[in-house]
Amino acid sequence: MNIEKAIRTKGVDEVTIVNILPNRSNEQRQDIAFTYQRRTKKELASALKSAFSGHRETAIWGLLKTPAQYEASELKASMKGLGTDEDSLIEIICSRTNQELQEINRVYKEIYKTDLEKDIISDTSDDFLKSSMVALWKGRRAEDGSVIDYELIDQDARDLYDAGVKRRGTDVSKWVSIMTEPSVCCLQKVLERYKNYSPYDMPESIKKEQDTKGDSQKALLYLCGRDD
Ligand SMILES: [Ca+2]
Repeated sequence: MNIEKAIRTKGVDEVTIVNILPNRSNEQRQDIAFTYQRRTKKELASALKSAFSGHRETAIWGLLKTPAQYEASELKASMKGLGTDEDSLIEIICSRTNQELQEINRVYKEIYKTDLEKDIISDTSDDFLKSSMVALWKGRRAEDGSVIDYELIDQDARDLYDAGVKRRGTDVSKWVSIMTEPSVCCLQKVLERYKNYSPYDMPESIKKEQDTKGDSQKALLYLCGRDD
């Protein structure tokens, strides 16, 4: 195995390693790591860790992670230290399927020995953001492919309007539940339907409501499939 030889080479044959790993698919890299471990009884990640140092090590280690491990570490990094990098948090959590989130959750617990949900609650200061992230995190969103209930879609569209543009202030928890519970495909239908009730489409409505500014606004727009 070339990687094995490269690590054993005195001073580490960095060129070989750097040439091999980045040019493989994630699956192939997992295979390489598995084979390496079987042959040497050592973990490839830790072998590379001791072979490389600093910046290089981080880059190589990143390549060896599964997508879920990578995202779990991105989430951890987004909440580490002072403040939270809401952008990464929003992006990862809003754009993954329930199944992917469950896998990230499992891996997160394995690596950091704590629940991601607990970390989100303790590290996110914005209430809206907290409740929407946790709602999504719990995997409440319905999966695509379930039966489409047009009456419910119409009801949700009307409720969205009633809870926002129609009234003074915004019923934020109502918005959160309507935007995080239906499947992605149903939510798109709700947003289409919404235009029958509101003079503004949903992204415009979100921007007009005073209760949803900053990160909340960003998260809501993201949920609408708009990233601006
Ligand atoms: Ca309003």
